[in-house]
Amino acid sequence: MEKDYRPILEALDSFDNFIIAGHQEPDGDCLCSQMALSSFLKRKGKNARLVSAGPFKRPEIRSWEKFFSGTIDDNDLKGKTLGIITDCSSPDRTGSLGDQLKKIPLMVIDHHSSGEMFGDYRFVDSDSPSTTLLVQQLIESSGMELTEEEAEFIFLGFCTDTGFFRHIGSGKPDVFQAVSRLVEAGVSPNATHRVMTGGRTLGSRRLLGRILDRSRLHYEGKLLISWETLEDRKELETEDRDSDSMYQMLQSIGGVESVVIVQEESENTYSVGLRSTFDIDVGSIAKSFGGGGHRKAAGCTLTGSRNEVIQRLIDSFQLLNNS
Ligand SMILES: [Mn+2]
Repeated sequence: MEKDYRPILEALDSFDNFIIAGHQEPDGDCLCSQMALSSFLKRKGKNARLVSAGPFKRPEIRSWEKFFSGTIDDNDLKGKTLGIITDCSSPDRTGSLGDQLKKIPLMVIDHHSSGEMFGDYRFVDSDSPSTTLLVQQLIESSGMELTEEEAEFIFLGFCTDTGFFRHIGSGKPDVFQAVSRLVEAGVSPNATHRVMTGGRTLGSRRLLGRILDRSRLHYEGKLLISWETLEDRKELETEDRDSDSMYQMLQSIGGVESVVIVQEESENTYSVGLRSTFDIDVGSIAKSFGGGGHRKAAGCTLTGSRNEVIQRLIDSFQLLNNS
């Protein structure tokens, strides 16, 4: 895949100040893209500021919250400032930061397949398994070497979005070549795996048990839906978001093509995660509810009673009747 990085690198050269944002409820790919870019821009002598609307719920990313500011004030926008938005398919996904970001020129660095054409400079490749790999390409094409820390961020973002290589299909040798350069720069896959999967509480594991218990099959076993409540997290004293291991377990059930987990956020508001193992495009289902994502992993927010929300989700998978 031959790409022309010059317009993006020239744009980066032409600004002095950067505000680097990503989507709300950030994940490892989003935050690591932001942090690797910030490090790169600082090495180029630029001012870079990391912002995120949060919340930092996933355990593997929580310790980075201190590097990010939750708001952008008008003072931050003085001077020649470029906003960079990573891993984000629409400006709304930046959450509370969106209104301030609209005031400055924007660069989008992203790998989502669905989404809006927004931003003054766009570096978007839906074939890339993670946004961090796009950041790697940018840094490498600038002629600078990756630092060890940048390589670690890039690898962690990559492992977040690929489920530690599990979601990568055939025909992607360039991806493994890119990863091999990260290892050359000092990355330890074993250490990254520990950061991503370790340090959980027993309560968080018991929560997975409750979700497993409540799982129900629909459409002759092709769709599996389950849910968790605010009360669960209170009783089990956990705020951890560790749905990835849950999806992995549920997607391993024979015949299941799609998995949906409904998480209560506040009264009558639910964040919904959708995963697909084969052909069903859950990105477009999430989009029909105002959310977004990829063909195989997507999310949206729904309001109503839990039973209503679950029924609407079941109905949105009607296409499983004919598959
Ligand atoms: Mn991503």
